[in-house]
Amino acid sequence: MSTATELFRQLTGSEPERVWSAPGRANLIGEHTDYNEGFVLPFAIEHRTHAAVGRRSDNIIRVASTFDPNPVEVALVELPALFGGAPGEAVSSGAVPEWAAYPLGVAWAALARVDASHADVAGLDIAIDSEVPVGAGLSSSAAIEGATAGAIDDVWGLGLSLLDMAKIGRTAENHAVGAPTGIMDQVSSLMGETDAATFLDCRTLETQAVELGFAREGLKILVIDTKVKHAHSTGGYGERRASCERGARELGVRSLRDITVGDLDHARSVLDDVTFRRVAHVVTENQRVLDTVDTLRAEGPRAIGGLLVASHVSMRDDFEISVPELDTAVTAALEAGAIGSRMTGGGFGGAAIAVVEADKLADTRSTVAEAFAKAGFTEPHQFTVTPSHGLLRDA
Ligand code: GAF
Repeated sequence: MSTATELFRQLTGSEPERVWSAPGRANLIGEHTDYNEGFVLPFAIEHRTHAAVGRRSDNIIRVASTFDPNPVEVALVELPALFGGAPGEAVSSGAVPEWAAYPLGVAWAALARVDASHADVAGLDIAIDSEVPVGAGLSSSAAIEGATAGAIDDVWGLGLSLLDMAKIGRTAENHAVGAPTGIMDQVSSLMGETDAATFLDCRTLETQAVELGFAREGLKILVIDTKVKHAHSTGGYGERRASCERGARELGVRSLRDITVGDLDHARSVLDDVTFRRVAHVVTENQRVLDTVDTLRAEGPRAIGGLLVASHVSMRDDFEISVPELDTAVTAALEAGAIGSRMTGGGFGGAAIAVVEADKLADTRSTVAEAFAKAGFTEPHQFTVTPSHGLLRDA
């Protein structure tokens, strides 16, 4: 029995109708490319968020979670007034606690996409429990959105596709939470496959599963959570997105997807230095994603290390979203013999990943821990992740 089920029982005194779960994700490569209509290559991890749901006889939606002892309830008819703002605006700010804005935002966005008269829409009780570390850059937010979307789709009989659910999750995050994020995390969480990464073209929204072969090759993926907390609803993330949009406008293209590495000399001559470096990161990162997919297919995972490191350097020097703790994690992992390492996720904190030989895992962990201690940083949380399955019905 899951903790979400137990929480549901405490909340309602009855059994949930359904329990769904969705995972967090790590991004192998392709950072800040999603909202530029570019390419990404993330994979779902085994840490999951579970949502236990049941219909109510009224039109109230009540959410409870292990994050907060106090459940939050809102009438379904009040959801549009709570969340009806423009993307990136935290319309709900203060109206509900931030954790509750994720599941409530998903319910609102789901209702906005379907003709509710044809579906079995009613009030709901939702109990949420998450194993995904919060603030570690492993998209605990997409995991909540995915689990909630799967559960709501099921009990309301909405017939949504995984891509519909991903769009609903992104809408919830943009409007209800106020984080101007792209769609990578939701697609990765919902569509993940065992031992594979999801190669997503964020313009066409086409996906392909790309076999990673880490287990077959005796490789491990180490996550180094720096414990430096970040939030994409404030500060640097939105500012980077605005720089990319300015760069595209000044270059006269719809999005940075339309610029290739061969166009960068021209871009340098027309853009200011900072905007150019933001553009250069996105353009070169798109190429690195394509190269990583080709390399994985042709040569296997041991050959992708240089691309991962180049990605980190680009984020550190050109996109400027790394922090000293992330740089220390990457440098120490490489010193210990990692095949490749880079920060993962939106940046400004969170986690780095390192691809390491299984027999070098213990050494790598202690080299990283020592480097953090030497620098006077908080001890990082280090753990391995396995590319895992996306959305599942648990019960
Ligand atoms: C965060 C966002 F949610 C994603 O959409 C993506 O932009 C990522 O940062 C950076 O690649 O996880």
